[in-house]
Amino acid sequence: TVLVVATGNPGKLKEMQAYLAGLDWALALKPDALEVEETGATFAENACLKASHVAQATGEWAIADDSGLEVDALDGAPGVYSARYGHSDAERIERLLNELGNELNREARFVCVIAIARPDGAIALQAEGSCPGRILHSPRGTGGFGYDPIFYVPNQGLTFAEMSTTQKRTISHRGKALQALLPRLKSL
Ligand code: ITT
Repeated sequence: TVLVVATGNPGKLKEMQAYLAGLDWALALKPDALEVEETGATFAENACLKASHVAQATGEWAIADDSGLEVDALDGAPGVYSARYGHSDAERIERLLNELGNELNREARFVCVIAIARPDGAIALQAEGSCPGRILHSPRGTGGFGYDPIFYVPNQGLTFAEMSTTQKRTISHRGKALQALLPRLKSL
């Protein structure tokens, strides 16, 4: 069966493909199908919106990811607005570091909700994952995407951008959400 990966974000796509490879699903990319406004107030709402929309537009099963970074000292911002915080990764990182300034509380977490919709748009499955960490004062590392260079995971002693793809997958919000979803995906 075909499963359309409903994302326009190449960084996410790469991580999702690595996870879903080797399953009994034929992964398909239909970048044009993802023209839906993310009007939801939560990651779950937006993940379901995207999955349903792409499933209905293509008539195939669809999987979508809505994710973002919640910073405690910014009352959870940028949160669901993480993608809309700037026009490029560099701009988003700069804005976040400016807003945080010399704030001592650097606690943050990445959150991800993955939703899978049936061809008629009904949500079949959803799962959430999160990963706690701290916002550094300046970027470190060249891997990953988005806010990875400023997201430091204390018990690994590395930022997401300094980790190998396998290492990030094991502990990340997206990895955990997909891990929770995988056994249920097999039994659909
Ligand atoms: P799609 O909706 O097309 O999937 P998007 O980038 O617009 O792509 P979101 O609305 O879910 O997706 O925004 C998530 C943003 O949060 C993303 O653009 C990154 O800036 C950030 N983000 C999410 N997961 C991340 C990760 O693993 N590492 C770094 N930044 C991440």
